[in-house]
Amino acid sequence: MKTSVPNRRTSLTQFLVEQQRSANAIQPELRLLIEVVARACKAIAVNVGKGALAGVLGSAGTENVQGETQKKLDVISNDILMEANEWGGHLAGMASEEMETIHEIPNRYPKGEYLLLFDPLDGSSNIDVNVSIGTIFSVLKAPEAMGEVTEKSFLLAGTMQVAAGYAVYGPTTVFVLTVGTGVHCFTLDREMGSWVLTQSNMMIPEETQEFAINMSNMRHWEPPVKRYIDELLLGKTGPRAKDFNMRWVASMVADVHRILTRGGVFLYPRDKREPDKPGKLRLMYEANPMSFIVEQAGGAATNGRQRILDVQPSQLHERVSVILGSKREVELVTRYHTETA
Ligand code: AHM
Ligand code: MG
Repeated sequence: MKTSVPNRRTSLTQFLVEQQRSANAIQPELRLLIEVVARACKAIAVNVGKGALAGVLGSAGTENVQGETQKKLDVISNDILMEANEWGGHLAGMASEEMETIHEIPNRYPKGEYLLLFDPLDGSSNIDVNVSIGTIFSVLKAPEAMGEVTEKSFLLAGTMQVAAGYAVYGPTTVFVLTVGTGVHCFTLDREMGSWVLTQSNMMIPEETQEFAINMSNMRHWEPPVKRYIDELLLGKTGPRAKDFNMRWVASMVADVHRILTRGGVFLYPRDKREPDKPGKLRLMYEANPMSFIVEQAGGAATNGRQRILDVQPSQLHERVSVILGSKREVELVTRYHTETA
């Protein structure tokens, strides 16, 4: 009797082993690191999924280093990622949007050569209203001959990332990853508890008719951004000669995931509200990993003046203006900035 073999599925573990073997794209320690992060994202997904049933919604009653009120899930997610990654021997240190200073690996554990940075729960304002949220992470290789890990050890440009990814806790839970060989999406099989490869080599279309920006900040924008959005809003009768649609989830993970799936451009530009802050989003935890992913998917990412991955950070919690997504649109906004300058 013939038995039917279920369709062969590629798990995250298998994918990573293949990346190590055939593409030689990752070292065994990096493979372990990514698996541990992905496992932590599963644990975060379980907590997110329980919501009010587990009492994880609402404010934690504390503030992070940037003066933002922390939600319970911000703190829970941070703890999950910290605990999961501390003991494996693959890290030299960690840094998080939710922690003021870097976290060194305690002496009781062996130390590795990688630095892990994360935004444990991105889209915090959406937690209590049951809208997609996520986790973003970035992996750097610690500089050789690095002695003690300090904040300075983390201040490397985004081009130095060896891996980056994000999870979206939405209708389905997905884990999107790059190790520099394209962008690959895994969907969480909730019954099996495993990540299954569901899309290889995601590519962002060069052209788009969709943009994402928080329009309520319009009066604060700088002229190049105002000019760009004004032109999009004129639609078919304007200089772009086509109608544009707008989407803004207010969770960067969800907005970027939509752009990876069907194209678009995302902007969180610097504005005049706080002139000394170059934007809202954080370079090391949000902009760099997302820019690495977007570039790997054929898109582009700039701060209006320069490629984000080339920005040399001077502070761990540094903020940056972000314009990313379909290449043509990013190039156009960037050109408007250069012309104005
Ligand atoms: P968070 O990391 O504290 O959640 O903040 C980052 C989020 C992004 O996910 C999103 O693009 C942006 O903040 C939304 O900002 P706004 O509420 O100003 O629209
Ligand atoms: Mg965030």
